[in-house]
Amino acid sequence: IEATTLRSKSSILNSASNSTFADKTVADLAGRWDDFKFAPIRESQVSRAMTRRYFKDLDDYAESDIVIVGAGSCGLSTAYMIGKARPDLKIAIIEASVSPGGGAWLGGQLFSAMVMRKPADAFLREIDVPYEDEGDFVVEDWTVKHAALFTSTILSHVVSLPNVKLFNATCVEDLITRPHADGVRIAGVVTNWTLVSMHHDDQSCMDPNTINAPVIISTTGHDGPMGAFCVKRLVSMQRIEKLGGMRGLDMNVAEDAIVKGTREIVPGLIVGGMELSEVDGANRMGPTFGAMALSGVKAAEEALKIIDQ
Ligand code: AHZ
Repeated sequence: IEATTLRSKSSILNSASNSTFADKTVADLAGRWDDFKFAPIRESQVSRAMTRRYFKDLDDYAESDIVIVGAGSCGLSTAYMIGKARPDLKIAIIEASVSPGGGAWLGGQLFSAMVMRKPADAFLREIDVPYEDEGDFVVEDWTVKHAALFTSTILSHVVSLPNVKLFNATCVEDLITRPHADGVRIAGVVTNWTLVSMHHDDQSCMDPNTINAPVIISTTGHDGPMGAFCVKRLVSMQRIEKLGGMRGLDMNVAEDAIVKGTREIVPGLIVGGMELSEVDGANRMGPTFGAMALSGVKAAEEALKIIDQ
């Protein structure tokens, strides 16, 4: 219904809309390039088409049910699980980079295949990503042909959900807090366009925007130029004493620890994925992504417990 409505709206807007432009198939276009022409447009229509939707989304999602910070493999898995299970919840994903996906566009180093250890193969079946069974390996690996296949598939599921909005090129700069019996609870995020965030040292008066939500899920990855944002902020606001510091690589120990440890760290703030390693002093796992997917499944479960209590 929506697609039909969109099509008929564009037909009304387009004064020249008739059989010349309407509802062609690609096969109709092929081989007819001599008299080819796009439907006419006024530049302002393009501007309005983008800005109207974006500002409506900013307005709608200023009060969200859940904010997910970081759209890497863990954040996207979390968004998929909640967004699909609970169409009644409004979920905003804030991603600092222009391109969502975090470190999951390659399997590790500059190699394309992505490894997920059992039982995370269940997640691949859930989102319908084909994989190759490595069978007799000592550790049973399930290999996705290209990490981009996992990331593009989950991304397309997530951005298609009607109750999820991805704000990319947008950085979480701070946390909104409220007094709470345990100190403070987290009640939202402070955002800015990432290019603005990057220029706070040489430009003044670029005040941020805000999103209120009862549950924030932080999946900003391990410490680095961008990562571990929310947990580092918890330390600087003296809400947790110090970071545990991510430990060295141990695939066997690391993946279990990240999935099991995914939880509400302070009231209102759940931490998942590799950001958690900075809180708990957990090992890293390097290029195996099963823990990111299943940490997302657990983060979703923890979030719904808070929402439904
Ligand atoms: O751009 C970041 C990335 O896309 C985003 N991000 C970071 N800080 C942000 C902020 N506001 C908004 N302040 C922010 N977005 O968070 C995303 C994190 O994705 P990631 O892929 O780095 O983290 P992940 O925990 O989803 O996956 C970790 C993948 C790793 S790292 C690792 C190892 O080092 O051993 N092994 C695996 C599987």
